[in-house]
Amino acid sequence: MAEKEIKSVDQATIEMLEKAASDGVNTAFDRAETMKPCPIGSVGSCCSNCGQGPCRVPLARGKEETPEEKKKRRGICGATAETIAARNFIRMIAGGAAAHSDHGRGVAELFLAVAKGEAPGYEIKDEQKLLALALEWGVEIGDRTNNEIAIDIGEKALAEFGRQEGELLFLRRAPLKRQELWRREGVAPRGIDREVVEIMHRTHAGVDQDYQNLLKQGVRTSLADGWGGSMIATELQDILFGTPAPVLSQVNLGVLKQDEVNIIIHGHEPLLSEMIVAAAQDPEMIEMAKSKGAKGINLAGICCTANEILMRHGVPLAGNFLQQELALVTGAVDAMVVDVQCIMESLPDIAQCYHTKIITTSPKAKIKGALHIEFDEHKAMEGAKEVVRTAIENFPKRGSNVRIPQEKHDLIAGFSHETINYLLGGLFRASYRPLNDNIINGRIRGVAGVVGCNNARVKHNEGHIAMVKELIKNDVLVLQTGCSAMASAMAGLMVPEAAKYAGEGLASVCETVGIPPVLHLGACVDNSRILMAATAVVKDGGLGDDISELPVAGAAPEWMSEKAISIGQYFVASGVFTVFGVTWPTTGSKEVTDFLFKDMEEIYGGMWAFEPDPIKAAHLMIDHIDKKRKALGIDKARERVLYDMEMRRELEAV
Ligand code: XCC
Ligand code: SF4
Repeated sequence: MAEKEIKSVDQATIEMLEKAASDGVNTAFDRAETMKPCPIGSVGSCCSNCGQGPCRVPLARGKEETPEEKKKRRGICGATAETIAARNFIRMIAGGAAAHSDHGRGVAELFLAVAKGEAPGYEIKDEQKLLALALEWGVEIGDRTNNEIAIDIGEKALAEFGRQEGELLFLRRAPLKRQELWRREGVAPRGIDREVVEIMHRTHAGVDQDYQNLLKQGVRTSLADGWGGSMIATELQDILFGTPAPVLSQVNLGVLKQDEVNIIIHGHEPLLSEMIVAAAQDPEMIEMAKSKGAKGINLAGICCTANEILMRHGVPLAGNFLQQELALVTGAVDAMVVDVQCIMESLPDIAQCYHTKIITTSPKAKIKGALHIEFDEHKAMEGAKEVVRTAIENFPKRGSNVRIPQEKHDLIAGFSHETINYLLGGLFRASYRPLNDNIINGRIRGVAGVVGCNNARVKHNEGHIAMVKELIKNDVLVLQTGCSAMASAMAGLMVPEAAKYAGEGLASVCETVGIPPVLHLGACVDNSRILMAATAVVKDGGLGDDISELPVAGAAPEWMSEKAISIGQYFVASGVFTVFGVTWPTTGSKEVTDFLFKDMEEIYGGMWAFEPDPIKAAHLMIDHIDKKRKALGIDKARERVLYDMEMRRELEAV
């Protein structure tokens, strides 16, 4: 028999995969082996948008096609491979933008309920940010109470989803040049819901059949995500739950505890999990846990809910997307509470092999076999306590088939855009000036956003860690969110000591400021923080007057979600070079792929790329960063810095 393939770079994951095998549990890792991706669908050449299909229009492999043959390669309705690939691509954007934005809407609704005093247990935590947003949106402050101001803000935020004309309010945050470009190109989004609906309309059989025009609507919708739904989610969550500040915590399955009630919170929206954090600290709950023989209540997170409560409360991370099933395999999880997005339907089945209770909480996301305790914002604390109680009552049922891996690593999280501003600006004035100066003088070569998921088609976490290490080694400061951030944290890249992996220039800045070379900015909706940081850098001056001029790049080396495509597209449309790994969903059409990879640069100053090798992808990013440095005329400064360091080393060696 061939040697078994190693499926993760993470020891805890490997150990739990072995346990899963011996427990007879089937995981995503196994399923990825038995089910290979459809070769036609995976390149965007399969259309199932009507009942005459699915129509498959793949290019015959290894064959030059005559124009006559190409003309015949169509769906029943006449749709070409270009139209089909573009339609499929922007439907992914619609799915992703809808997910982020519906999350944003949920936050806005809770925000409004809190302001009106209809959601007991919640309160506005960040007054400063509330007032700043009031100023930005022209909401009267005067001597009104926070709640009065918040009602106006909540209503304005909610109106963004159903807006029919004009432009989203947050577009005005972007550099002026970028706003003008969006208007000129006709891609400034009107309302969030409207853009998503328009994709669904235009991709219906027989509507928009011009791939460039389809992709344009994809751009507009993605901007409604990044500068709309996601940004609303981040901003209102910060005002409600507090803007993150640096916090020390831990990551990986080793954060589960043998002698405590383990509750895992999994999904994306922090609305309920914020309350569960509070409920788990309630003395009455802790007493109850003790009465059942536990030493206490241990909360941990999976996926982006984890990132949310890590950023604001320091709750440890149990793992990223591909570890959700493995958390159950430890046998030590008393309850796993899920809300929306990235939740595997296999969880209740796996839970049956152990004692774990899977609890769904959103009316939008039920799973057969799970216990449903619906979240009601008007009685959030009651719901949260019910969840915690269910977990506690389940603790005595934990069997003997328990194994918690040793692996866990420290990390520092909590780098909101405001925190970065403050840390870099030092004591007297929050500002991005020192960051800009260090980019200009070349100690920091550039900044990269490395984000996105795990994907069972590639070795778990390998791409993230390899790419991030390569970037920091080359003096690129790395900003992260989502499952990608967790991967780096597991590899020990999110502590100040990780400066040892960084190039000398970046390491010297990290040591001076006291930050890790890899910064955790939060959940996937918090990619909006990266947009804000990039804009702040532009506004601070000295690095051009648009995001597209900055020495920056983005990547999602292990993407799988439609949300990742939406995120990538709004980064590209904001002027950022963005490279994805694993697979590329439009390769079935050369025209569509070329348009995304090349023509978009001419229009938006940012473009897509596909490179499954994370080291090569890192170098595409570094090359792009160097190209931008050269255009800004700051490439020489960097050579000088490196030369100085070389001399210093030589002197030290003497
Ligand atoms: Fe989901 Fe957000 Fe992807 Fe992780 S990174 S697999 S989307 S949890 Ni967003
Ligand atoms: Fe086929 Fe056209 Fe129907 Fe798609 S919309 S399934 S290409 S007939």
